[in-house]
Amino acid sequence: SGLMEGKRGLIMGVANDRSIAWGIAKAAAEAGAELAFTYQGDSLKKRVDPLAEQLGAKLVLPCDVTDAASMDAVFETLEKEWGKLDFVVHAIAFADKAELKGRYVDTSLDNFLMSMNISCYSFTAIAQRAEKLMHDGGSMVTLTYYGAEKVMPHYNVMGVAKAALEASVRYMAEDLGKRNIRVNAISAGPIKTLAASGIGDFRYILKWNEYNAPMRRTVTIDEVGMSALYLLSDMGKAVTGEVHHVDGGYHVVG
Ligand code: 0WD
Repeated sequence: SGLMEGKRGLIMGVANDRSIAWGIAKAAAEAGAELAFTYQGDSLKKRVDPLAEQLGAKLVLPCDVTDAASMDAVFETLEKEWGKLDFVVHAIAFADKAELKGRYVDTSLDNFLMSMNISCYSFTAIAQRAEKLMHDGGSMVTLTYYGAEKVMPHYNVMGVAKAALEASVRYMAEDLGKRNIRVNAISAGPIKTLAASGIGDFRYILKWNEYNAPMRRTVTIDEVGMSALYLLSDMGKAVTGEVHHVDGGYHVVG
């Protein structure tokens, strides 16, 4: 379909072909969007380059969100190459694996600040830069998890960071709404990705969702991609400040 025809978007957070960002990228490209990708560090470049090529993306840029200069460089390139931007997908999070088990209360200040910076503040930092290129309005989507709303085993500091991320979605929706820029989050059910493998007992969490979600199964990156397409495209034209659950309904029973 031509749903995304003429739209240009930045996809951040592809680590490999199991990444949620990749599911979203495929859906957007299939609907006609032109994409740019960022990758974190040289080791991921090797994985992201061929994926970007599969979708005909020419811009594949390094970006570490803990480094302001590297974020600036991405948006300078986008301004030079495209002159405008229609959407951004932020699928980035990080916490020290050693603290994604045991008790939240034991979290160190260093890990707390790093997790908040990478998993929450980076979306705001990206939004600041993206806003300047969204001349015809735009759509920003980030990824969150139910651990922001309820205590989930081992999610710990990431749950606190996701709660802050969801609040930042609401504040940015207000700030940017008058410029026709929409800001939303997708709260995805658990999916086995690189980031998820850092969470203690993740297989148990997957099984728990499979047994208890209304749909009695987990979700795929392609399904998250389809839902993201609604928020990124004009189908979601009047939707902002929303945390949209794509979790087989788990949030109504969990
Ligand atoms: O069950 C899941 N997998 C869920 C994930 C359920 C609900 C939400 N999410 C969220 C995650 O918290 C994250 O925000 O979805 C987003 C994407 O995560 P993912 O697709 O599960 O994981 P992955 O494929 O690993 O991509 C996340 C990537 C990083 O990968 P690794 O595993 O190498 O940390 O985020 C990127 C990196 O590529 N990333 C960074 N990018 C730029 N600068 C940074 C950084 N400092 N740190 C991590």
